[in-house]
Amino acid sequence: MRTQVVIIGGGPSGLLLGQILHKHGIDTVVVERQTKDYVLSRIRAGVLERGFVSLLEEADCADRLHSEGFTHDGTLISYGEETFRLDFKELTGSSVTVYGQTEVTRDLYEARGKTDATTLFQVEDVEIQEAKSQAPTVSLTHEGVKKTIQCDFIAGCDGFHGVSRTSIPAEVRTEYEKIYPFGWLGILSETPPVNHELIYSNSNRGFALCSMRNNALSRYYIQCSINETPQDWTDDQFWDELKRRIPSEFAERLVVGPSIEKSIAPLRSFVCEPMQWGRLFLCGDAAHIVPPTGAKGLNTAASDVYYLYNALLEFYKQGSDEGIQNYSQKALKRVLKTQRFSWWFSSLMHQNPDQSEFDAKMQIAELEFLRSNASAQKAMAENYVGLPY
Ligand code: RFL
Ligand code: PHB
Repeated sequence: MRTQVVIIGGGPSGLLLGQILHKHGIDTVVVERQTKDYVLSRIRAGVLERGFVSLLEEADCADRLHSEGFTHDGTLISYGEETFRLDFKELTGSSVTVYGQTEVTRDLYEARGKTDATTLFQVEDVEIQEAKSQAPTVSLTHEGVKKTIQCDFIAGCDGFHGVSRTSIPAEVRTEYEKIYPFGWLGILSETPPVNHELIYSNSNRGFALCSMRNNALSRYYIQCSINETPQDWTDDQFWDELKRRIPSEFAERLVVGPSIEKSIAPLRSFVCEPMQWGRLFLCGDAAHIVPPTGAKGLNTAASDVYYLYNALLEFYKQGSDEGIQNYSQKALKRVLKTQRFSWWFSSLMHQNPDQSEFDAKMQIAELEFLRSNASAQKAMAENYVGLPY
């Protein structure tokens, strides 16, 4: 089998890259370890930056997002009983879109299904060979048969636990990491959202977030210990704890119901440098992880896709390899700014078990500064709606 670009991983980054390359006449094969149903059952991101929406438009995959997604012009931030609104629209002229990652992925699979591009599911033993040469290959087992795909380039879009990153030799790779001593317990429930905009809440019992997927589907998170499991929490315990962590005006009108999904995500900041090795390029969670507080994971994956597809277009359409030589440098510049924002917002909003009373005072002082200072609000809003590519 031969193609121009092998994309390892059929999550949102791999599919978005595949769709945009397809539009430009570049042939791709996507190889995915799981089944499509499994990929579509993962509940993850919910907030999309304007840049992500533009990429979906470019891929001709934004129709449903435009009809079913919600434009959010601001968000609420609370601490104790204090609440203030960050008005993205007024501060930056931009908004974000609330539309689930699951739906983005579904739309991208649907679009790919209408093309003649190959997608192989449930692949095993994926290995990358000769990435430093001009003729790399990807070998794998599919339906019990060993296959080798010859290609020009490999896009490693296989998430944090994929094979792509670790195919870059250890002596070439530097990994930077911060593990936070807490996680997020999240539930999805078929109840109306407590507010029409998100609420990020710093409470002395721990962080809480009120989010949504649509008018009848809510997504809520509470900070939990990394040693807990979802089974440790009944729905009633979750709702009670959430109510204690948000201002009473919202707690009083929170509509509760049975959870239809419950999971715990650990919080981690992680960056791999470089994001390329020869003709292998890392995109999305394969190269970096952010704690979810700033809603940046999927959005940063999208900016990687932007830099990579432009580099590949330069190569195929203009015969220049400048873009592909500079991919890692360009992508990392934005990745690190997004890491900074996610780390800052996470540190501001959570109760760290190791924090001193002084640290707690400083958190509240910073929130008060943010509440009352237009420049601080503008800086935060610019990051939240998405830095330019
Ligand atoms: P994914 O989604 O992990 O997809 C990688 C795919 O690669 C496959 N794979 C392999 N395929 C072939 N061979 C192998 N050896 C393979 N190994 C793995 C996997 O099966 C999978 O299908 O990575 P991708 O595409 O880079 O996308 C990244 C996003 O999923 C992630 O950054 C976001 O979900 C993070 N995130 C959020 N991001 C946002 O931008 N906004 C948000 O509001 C937001 N909320 C969140 C989040 C992540 C969360 N969790 C669960 C960590 C909320 C949560 C709770
Ligand atoms: C979500 O809706 O899943 C969500 C929203 C905002 C975040 C993280 C997750 O910061």
